[in-house]
Amino acid sequence: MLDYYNNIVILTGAGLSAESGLSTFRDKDGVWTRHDLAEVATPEGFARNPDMVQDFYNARRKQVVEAKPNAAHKALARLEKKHPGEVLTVTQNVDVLHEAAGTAKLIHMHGQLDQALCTHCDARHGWSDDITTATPCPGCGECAGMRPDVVWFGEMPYQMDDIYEALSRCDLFISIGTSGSVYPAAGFVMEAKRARARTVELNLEPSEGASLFTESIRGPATEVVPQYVERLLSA
Ligand code: BJW
Repeated sequence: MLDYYNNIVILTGAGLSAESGLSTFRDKDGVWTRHDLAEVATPEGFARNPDMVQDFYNARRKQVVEAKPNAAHKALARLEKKHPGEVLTVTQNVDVLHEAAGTAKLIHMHGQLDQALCTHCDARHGWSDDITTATPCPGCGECAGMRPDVVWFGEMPYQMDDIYEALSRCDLFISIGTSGSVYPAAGFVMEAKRARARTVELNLEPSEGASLFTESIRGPATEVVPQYVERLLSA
């Protein structure tokens, strides 16, 4: 029976989905070694070359649609189901593998690739096909305004108030498979420490903020996450 940690906040990054076949960003062979982030992941890059940015996300959307959740996603869904207190999962990932594994209380702070956003009417629509610069919005009908519903550098991540509220109440903060190099997510560990939470990092390599965590567990997510979840559930 788990009775010590009432409120758990979990932050996940690209390393969680690496073993589902989706590239991370900053590792060797990561997305940013093949693409210039200033060109594909900023509003300015999109304004300069919308077709190229749409192509980049159309290709990634196809990979995301085909990917399957791995043992780590499934273990986190099991934790949410079995834990008697609150579990909030905040993901930086734009894939939808947490949902596919069964996680229900989930925030996609950097958006999700299975949605498109209309820059004319601000409506979001579920999306599995390609988007082009001529794609009309299914809501308002305007053309040339659809973009992937993802958060680029310089844009405000989603549901920040909800995230900070949960961090202010958490007693366990778990960071999994993120390099800790992108803010505001990289600062969540400090928010959790301010709330006097225990902070645990699960990662293949030490992240940029590794020294800030109470405990660090090294290894591939599909091994260390299920082990850690079992440890929590049997505590
Ligand atoms: C494994 C594994 C395995 C591998 N098992 N582990 C100067 C100082 C401070 C901040 C700034 C600054 N200048 C600009 C900023 C702000 C900027 C920022 O942080 N820039 C940094 C580069 C410094 N941030 C922003 O602009 C954000 N907005 C913002 O700040 O708004 C203002 C604001 C202020 C205050 C409060 C709130 C808001 C927006 C950031 C948007 C990021 N967008 C992207 C692209 C999304 C769309 C897409 O997918 O294309 O999000 S960038 C990319 O990085 C993506 C990711 O979500 C994000 C984080 O990457 P992640 O997940 O950590 O992946 P990696 O590759 O970096 O790491 C993988 C890890 O996994 C590694 O550690 C591996 O070891 C590990 N691993 N295999 C376990 N099998």
